[in-house]
Amino acid sequence: MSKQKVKVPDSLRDVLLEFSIAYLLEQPGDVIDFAVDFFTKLQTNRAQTGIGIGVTKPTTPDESIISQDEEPVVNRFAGRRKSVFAEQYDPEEDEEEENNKVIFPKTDEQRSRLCDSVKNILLFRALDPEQMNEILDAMFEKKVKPEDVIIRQGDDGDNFYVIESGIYNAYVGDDNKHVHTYENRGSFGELALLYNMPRAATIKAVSEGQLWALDRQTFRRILLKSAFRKRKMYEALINSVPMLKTLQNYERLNLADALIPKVFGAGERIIKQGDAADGMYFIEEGTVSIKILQDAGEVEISKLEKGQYFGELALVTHRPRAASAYAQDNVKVAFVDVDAFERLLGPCMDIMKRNIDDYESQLVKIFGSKSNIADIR
Ligand code: 1OR
Ligand code: 1OR
Repeated sequence: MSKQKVKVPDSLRDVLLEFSIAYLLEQPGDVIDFAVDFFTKLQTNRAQTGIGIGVTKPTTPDESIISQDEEPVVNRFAGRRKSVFAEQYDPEEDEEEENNKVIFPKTDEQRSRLCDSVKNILLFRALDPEQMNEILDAMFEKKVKPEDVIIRQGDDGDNFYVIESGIYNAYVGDDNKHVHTYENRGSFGELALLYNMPRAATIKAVSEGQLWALDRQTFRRILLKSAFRKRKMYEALINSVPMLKTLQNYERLNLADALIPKVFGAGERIIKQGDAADGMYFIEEGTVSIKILQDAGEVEISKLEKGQYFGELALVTHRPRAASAYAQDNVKVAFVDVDAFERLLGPCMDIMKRNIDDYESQLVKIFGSKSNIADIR
């Protein structure tokens, strides 16, 4: 029997690979339904942007995975046009490096400083304790002096950095535009490692400082899957909340890292009027009933649904909760704690304040007088 060689087109291989990765990451259950949805999105995306969800041309190992995108790398995280949530990764890389655990021994004092520094790192939120320990083992100290360049835009990514102390500026573009300042907290250097692309910004120390670094292999082996899954999971929610459109792509990704999923059954109270505020909520599924305590008991003042949010008022005004919130049916929400709220939702503050002004006019409509308004603010 004569053997005929069939050439597998690169585009077929890439599309199928991307489909398989998306399926494995999301584990949606029904493969056919998922395939229909996936390929429909791919087609729509191509019609709108001229490129597929991720892959339309083969990449070499040295080539940036997202280099098929015509935009400069930096703009991908600054603009708002395209999805930056659904990127590629190679799950096989996980297995290859499973046995190469990196351990930098630490004194108790070092470990305690390190634990303090990583407490609020959003990317680490999705990790279980075992993964967290592996990361802590692999991190190593790096002292820096003023003017030290820790990351240079365009370089390959080597490490991810967590700040223990010091002030650092981020600069972008040929004109080194100052885009961000880190002060004694936070982390940087995740993008090049997550998306396998050149460094998107330059990071320079302004003061003396102390950093904790994590090598690229350990970062990718442990964090890639959880970070991608979480970012993917919250893509739809973040895109469905009009207020969040004010955020830049880079800020939206950070928000996805910060969101904490919570569920409530019918009738369950989510927020109690008068309590101190610990965060705010975005509704993913279900209906939330907002009630205010009146002399005759609780009165429903509003019903909120998917894409809407609540619990922001007390955070903006620094007052106790102005109303109670109840799950009317099964409700799924994404919670942002105060810390992440202050760090990430600054750009939405004007919109939130405008909506709060609306509460006041609604209040007048509902109760026919302004007598209760002082209580809201
Ligand atoms: P990296 O691995 O690309 C540079 O190395 C790091 O700078 C990057 O990861 C981020 O951790 C950090 N856009 C892109 N990267 C930023 C930005 C940023 N700010 C800090 N980094 N923008 C500023 C958003 C407030 C958008 C600029 C157009
Ligand atoms: P919070 O942190 O005070 C209760 O916790 C939340 O209910 C509040 O944030 C808002 O997100 C949400 N007045 C006060 N809070 C309201 C109102 C409201 N609607 C929603 N919330 N209204 C004025 C009437 C008394 C709205 C009427 C439509």
